[in-house]
Amino acid sequence: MVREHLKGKHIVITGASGGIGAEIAKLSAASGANLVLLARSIEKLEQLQSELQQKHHVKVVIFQLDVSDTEKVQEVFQRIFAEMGSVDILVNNAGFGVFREAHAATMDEIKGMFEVNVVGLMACTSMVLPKMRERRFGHIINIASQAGKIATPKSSVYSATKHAVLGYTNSLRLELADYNVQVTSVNPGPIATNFFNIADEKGTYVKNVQRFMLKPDYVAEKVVNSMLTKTREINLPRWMNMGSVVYVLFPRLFERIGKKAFNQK
Ligand code: NJP
Repeated sequence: MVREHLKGKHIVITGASGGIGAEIAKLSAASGANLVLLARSIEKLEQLQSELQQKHHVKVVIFQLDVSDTEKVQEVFQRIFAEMGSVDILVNNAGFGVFREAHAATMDEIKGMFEVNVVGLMACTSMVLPKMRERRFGHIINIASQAGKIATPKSSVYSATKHAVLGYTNSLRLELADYNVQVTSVNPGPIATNFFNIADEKGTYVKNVQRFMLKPDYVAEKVVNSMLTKTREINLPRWMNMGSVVYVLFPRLFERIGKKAFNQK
């Protein structure tokens, strides 16, 4: 599917070296967008860059970036503006989780998740906001999670980071409402990516949720279809989001009845 309105647009994607970030990059390039791909694994970015340039004849710029290094974020975004002139869409996708009970999580894990999932996302967003507000044009897409709506056992820290992302995203949307800058949160359930190599050491969760795992290209398609539209949230799968709506209404009952469903990790 060619999305004409994305042709020639400048899209920055963090965490583009694999998983849904790489799939978002592929679909964006297929729609004629010029890309900036960011991640720590430079070889994977180089490979994706050459694949997309050859296949779609679009401009693909890559930078090695650990989003938790906020000084480097500033440096890289200055280089992005020098190279591309402007950023139309920022997809804040870089993130990771470690499934562990709160008492067992180390300070390194706690800080690491917050520094990447929350502070890194805010750092990248801060870099594009002034110009988007000035141009009165742009779209910020934050990959959050259903974990940002319902916190389950063994994901206290990860859930806390995604709750933070949703809080930030909702405020941002209101702040930018008069500036024609769109803000979308993406809240998927489990997706079949390398995410679980780190998150789910023992493989228990993957085994338990295998039957309803989302495919990364499916999630990416929903994200790319939302670009430069007024989509507030993308919630996948829909039935899981219904759970979070009921949870808000009847938290005590939901926690009692849903106890078994919550304990999948
Ligand atoms: O995971 P994965 P996903 N600085 O591991 C990058 C959320 N999510 O695609 O740096 C910069 O395949 C990493 O690149 P590299 C999840 O929380 C997932 O599933 O080279 N980049 C890679 O490209 C996350 O926000 C599920 O290692 C960093 C990418 O991030 C987003 O979806 C469910 C980085 C991760 O690719 C993408 O995750 C859900 C850093 N410090 C939300 N650290 C799910 N999979 O089930 C990592 O609700 N990256």
